Amino acid sequence: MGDVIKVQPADALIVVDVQKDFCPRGALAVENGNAVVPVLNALIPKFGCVVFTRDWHPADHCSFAEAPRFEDRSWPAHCVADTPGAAFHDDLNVPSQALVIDKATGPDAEAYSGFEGTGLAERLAERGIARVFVGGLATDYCVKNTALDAVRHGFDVVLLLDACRGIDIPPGTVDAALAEMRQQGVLFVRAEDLR
Ligand code: VGL
Ligand code: ZN
Repeated sequence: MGDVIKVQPADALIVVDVQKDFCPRGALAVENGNAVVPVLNALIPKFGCVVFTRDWHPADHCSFAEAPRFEDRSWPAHCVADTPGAAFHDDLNVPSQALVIDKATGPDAEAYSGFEGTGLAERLAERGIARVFVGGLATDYCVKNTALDAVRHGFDVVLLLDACRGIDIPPGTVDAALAEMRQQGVLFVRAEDLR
């Protein structure tokens, strides 16, 4: 067990892309992606400020390919706005007062970070947030980029290790993402360490 961390009023939880298409049987399924749901559900009530990001693409998004190669960041069509695959996992508890942030909503721009083109940094600053805890899908893409952008925006950033899962294509991508986050000052904790 790591050091105990007490959740404070200036903390926010950012739940990244826990959508059906990133869970088993989804269009861009992350292995065991659904495993993050109970871990996050247990944490959500501890936070006064909870943000849920969604990958929210148009049907002709530039990242979609007929023969996706993954490692070149071309993907099967996924998380098309207002389709069932873009919906949150059925078991995810999304409080009515939660902030929902949609990203990569235009055809021509990719955005792996919840901060990219969304005004999220300003929204958090308005609420007096100084530290963010990040979990969700996928560790090596949207979780990583959201965490690193949070660092760039001056937030203290904590990664919830057991509340995220990665795509890991090619293998080693998740480990590289973790190393990069750590190098940029992201703290790693497990959900059980939070009080
Ligand atoms: C993601 C690949 C493509 C993610 C989104 O949420 O990590 N990955 N679009
Ligand atoms: Zn996407």
